[in-house]
Amino acid sequence: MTTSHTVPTLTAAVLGAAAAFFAAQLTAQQPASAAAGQAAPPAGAFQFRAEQIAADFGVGYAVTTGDVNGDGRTDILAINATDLVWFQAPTWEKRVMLTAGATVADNVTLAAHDIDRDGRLDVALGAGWTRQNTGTLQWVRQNAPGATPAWEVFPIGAEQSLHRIRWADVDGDRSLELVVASLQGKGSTAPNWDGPGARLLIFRPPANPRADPWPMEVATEANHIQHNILPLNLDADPQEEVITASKEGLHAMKRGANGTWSRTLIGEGAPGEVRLGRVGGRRVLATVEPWHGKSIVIYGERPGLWSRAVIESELTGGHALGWADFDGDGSDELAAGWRDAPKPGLAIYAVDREGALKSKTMIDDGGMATEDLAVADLNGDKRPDIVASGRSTHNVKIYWNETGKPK
Ligand SMILES: [Ca+2]
Ligand SMILES: [Ca+2]
Ligand SMILES: [Ca+2]
Ligand SMILES: [Ca+2]
Repeated sequence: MTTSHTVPTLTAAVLGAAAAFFAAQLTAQQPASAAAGQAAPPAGAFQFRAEQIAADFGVGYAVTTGDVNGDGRTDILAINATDLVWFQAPTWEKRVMLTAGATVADNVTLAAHDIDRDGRLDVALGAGWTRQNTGTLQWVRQNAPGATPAWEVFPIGAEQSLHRIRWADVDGDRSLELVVASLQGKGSTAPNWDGPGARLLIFRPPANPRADPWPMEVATEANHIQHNILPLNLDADPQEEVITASKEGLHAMKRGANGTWSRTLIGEGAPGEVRLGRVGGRRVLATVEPWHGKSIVIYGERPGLWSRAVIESELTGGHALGWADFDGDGSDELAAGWRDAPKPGLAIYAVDREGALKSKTMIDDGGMATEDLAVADLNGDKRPDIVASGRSTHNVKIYWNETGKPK
């Protein structure tokens, strides 16, 4: 199903800006975009066209993008409780990589990478969710075209409460390690999950990742409700740091040359999601606070503790974030999704470099119980698009970015 609509805007200033935008379209007096040569509308005039590519997908725990078949087009990868699938560009036909029985349900997190360096994209996959002691970690190899099976599972390890994985070069050797975050410490209990901390683990792909064990190290076990992580190179050296979002705040985890890790607080709060953007040349982190919470917070980079500004405080179950320059003005805007009743949704927030809110534009009002989202240019028109996966709505949608596109 494809629907087209002009999204509503929320402030008088934005309404004025939108009117100015349409007037500009009528007179074709459009300013040149610094980024893509497209018309750059005023802030707030974001326009997206929704296309639902899956309607009965179950709980769409996670979604990401990558060129699965090596044809140069960006595809979509997604997981539900039992299946790992990809949606093939440009028709978005669903192709099943793994189905029930291949992993311990539920699948919960994935991260694509050519793990065995054979030129074909593979997938690291975390599963065993909802069963506190059965968090499992595996990788799914894309075998040669025509081979049976097409996709093959190889175990990596196990960690109770395993919740998020990301690829990052944490030691600066120009190959990626797999960063694994558990949500809750072993032996901690609801509702506050105090007591033992949640572990942050690093798994290093061995020479033969199909047969050799993956060396593992513990980066920290100091965090509680460690709901998400973000690789980010904070400083001048080649290695990436890992930002953790937990009940204790935003921490930068840095691996020392001797393999020991330092843990530095860079943001005071209780974040549960974290993503990096750049606004007015400044690096900014967006978070949902607390985890599954109602607020969105923007942290701006500066020495010591980053600045902190709350831009939203009325979400119901905030759960997914992504930054991109949706209007081509050289600064990123934030896509944010929430998943709970009474009305889940997805919106674009524009902020200034101090983190002050400029506009909020609804992109989906009730039709996406956003569990996860990813941002990528899915049709090669230089405009970043959004793909989101739903929890109670059981759907997967692409939101085609038509901001500034002539009608
Ligand atoms: Ca491969
Ligand atoms: Ca590395
Ligand atoms: Ca922008
Ligand atoms: Ca696009």
